[in-house]
Amino acid sequence: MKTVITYGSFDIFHIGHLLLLERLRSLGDKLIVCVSSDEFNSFKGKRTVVPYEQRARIIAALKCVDNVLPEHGWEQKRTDIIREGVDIFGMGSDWAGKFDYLRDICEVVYLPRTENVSSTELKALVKKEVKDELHGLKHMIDNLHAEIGRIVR
Ligand code: C2G
Repeated sequence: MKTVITYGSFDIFHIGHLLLLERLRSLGDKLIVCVSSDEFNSFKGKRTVVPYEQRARIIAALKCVDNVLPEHGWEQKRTDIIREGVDIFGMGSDWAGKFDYLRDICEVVYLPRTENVSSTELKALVKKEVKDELHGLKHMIDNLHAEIGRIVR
């Protein structure tokens, strides 16, 4: 029985997260995902929009995930790995090298990050949509004002 573990915020869940979790699960028989608490995300300087309970529940619902635990800080990985009997610790390649210190207690793998998708990019896309909508509405209001000006003259 090979156990795999990973850590992350998983805010605004997207295909990059899913592909990573599915690939990690395929490395073993059990995948544990430690989801960053809201407090830890603030500590990381990461503004998340989806609260921890919802992020954890979405991850727990995935076929490729066997157990979800909270991540409260940077330091808990070693304890988690020993307590859960983890064989493989895995992260996306944007973390390459950052967790090599765990190699004395488990295998450490970094899988290629999925390009062109991130929670930040998705948030920016939504912001741009809203901005374009508002611009369109302002244009309509300006036209209406001009039309009213013509009628009351
Ligand atoms: N990821 C990916 N492809 C993307 C986006 C993210 O493979 N397009 C991976 C990241 O490399 C990470 C995981 O998905 O392994 C979760 O990403 P985040 O939610 O951004 O995690 P992060 O906030 O970086 O927290 O202790 C580790 C930290 O908790 C990691």
